[in-house]
Amino acid sequence: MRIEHSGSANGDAMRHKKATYTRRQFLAQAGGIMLTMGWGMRQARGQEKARKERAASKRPNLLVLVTDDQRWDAMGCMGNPIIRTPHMDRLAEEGVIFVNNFCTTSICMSSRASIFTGMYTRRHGINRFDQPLSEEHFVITYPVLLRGAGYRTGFIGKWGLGGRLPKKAFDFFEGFGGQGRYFHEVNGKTVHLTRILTEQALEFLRGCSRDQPFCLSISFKAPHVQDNDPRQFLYDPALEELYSDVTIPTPKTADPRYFESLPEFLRDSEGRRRWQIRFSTPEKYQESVKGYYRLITGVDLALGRIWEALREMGFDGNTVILLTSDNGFFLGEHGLAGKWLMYEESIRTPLIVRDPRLPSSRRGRRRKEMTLNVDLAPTLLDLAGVPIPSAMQGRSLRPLIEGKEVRWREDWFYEHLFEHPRIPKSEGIRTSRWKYIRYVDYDPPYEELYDLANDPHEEHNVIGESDYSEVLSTLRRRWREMRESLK
Ligand SMILES: [Ca+2]
Repeated sequence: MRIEHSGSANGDAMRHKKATYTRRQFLAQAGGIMLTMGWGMRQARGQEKARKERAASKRPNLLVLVTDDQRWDAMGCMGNPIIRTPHMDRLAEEGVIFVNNFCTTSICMSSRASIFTGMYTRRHGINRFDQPLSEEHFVITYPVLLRGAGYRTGFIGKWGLGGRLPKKAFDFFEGFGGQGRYFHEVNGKTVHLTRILTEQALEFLRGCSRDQPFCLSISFKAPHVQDNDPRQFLYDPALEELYSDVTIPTPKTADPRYFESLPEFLRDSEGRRRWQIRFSTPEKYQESVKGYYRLITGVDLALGRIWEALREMGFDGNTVILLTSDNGFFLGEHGLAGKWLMYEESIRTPLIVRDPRLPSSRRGRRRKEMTLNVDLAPTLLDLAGVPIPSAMQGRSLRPLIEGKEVRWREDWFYEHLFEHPRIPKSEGIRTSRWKYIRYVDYDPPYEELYDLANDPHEEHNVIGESDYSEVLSTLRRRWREMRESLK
């Protein structure tokens, strides 16, 4: 069913609120009984206000920053010696960085639907750009649930899903449909989109108070390319000089022999077409990667400005900041560009969570557990003390953020179900050591197997080697099980 975002989504959010927040109703009823027992109206109101304030002060504000196509290593704190991301680095120093974070599907709309709903694509069903979430799924997105729980909610930037923009489902909505544009005329000046989103974030924060927790989701367009523009990486001209005096090394698997070893359907794929535009000469490679880095530094500056505003407004001590991206990005590895495929560059993404309430001993940690885009919605709800719907398939990261040792997932399912004539569909299983890739549209299916512990750049497909037959049969069985169980 296509959702009527304006009225009905809101109505359902209200119904959900009614169903979930029975404790609040109980307290309201208890207040009524107290009145009949002779308590003064003013006294009861005062107590209710104090209770609300206590409850509000315990619930953190949530600031959710989602970049577009930022790979995991495009940050200083992940060991990149060239890119400048001082605020992201500081976020990691003062928070927790998840160094093995992944998207379960490497394309904007499907991954964003997973971020909102905590569900895999085979459950939320979003694999087209023009497709909105069903109403059933929309009402359990984290912003709708948080609003139902009393949060003031805001959305800024690329909405990323099809259908009408859900303006009325948020208290503050400055989202845009489609891919957006990087440059806009504002008061006679050309302004970069990242700066505009920053100003909108400050506007949202100015409307917040300490009496009501907030959840602000900012969905940057950067560092996504401007599709169909030959310049591709349209950064803020103020950052033009950045990286101008460095030469960015080419990745190991950019050597043509890696591309030549790919099957024909990958050599002819969309990723190769875009590689021609971005990386096919040393000059294009330098210009493209520097443009990509400049776009990310632009987001880093936005983070710095918004963080400064949180401090100025007194929200910093009770605001959890979460930074992630919807999917990764090839910078010429395997002779490819874009994302979509299950190779590491495409599926591995940044994730940093800074919770200012953590004791200093718990900060600056690097968690190695495999975490996923579907974990974010459950995490945000858990931080806010809101029940996690059973339909969500991810898991709250709260114990990991708090430094606890818990049993964690040992493998996970990847899927790319987007229909495109030049992008093959794929599924697979990723464990901490192994990766099994299966291109599902081919008969027989084309399969790849990598031993990541000994082959982190995925240079040697060992699928046909007898030494690995036991591992392969285990991974095939997990793939078969999970493609059914995750529906
Ligand atoms: Ca994306």
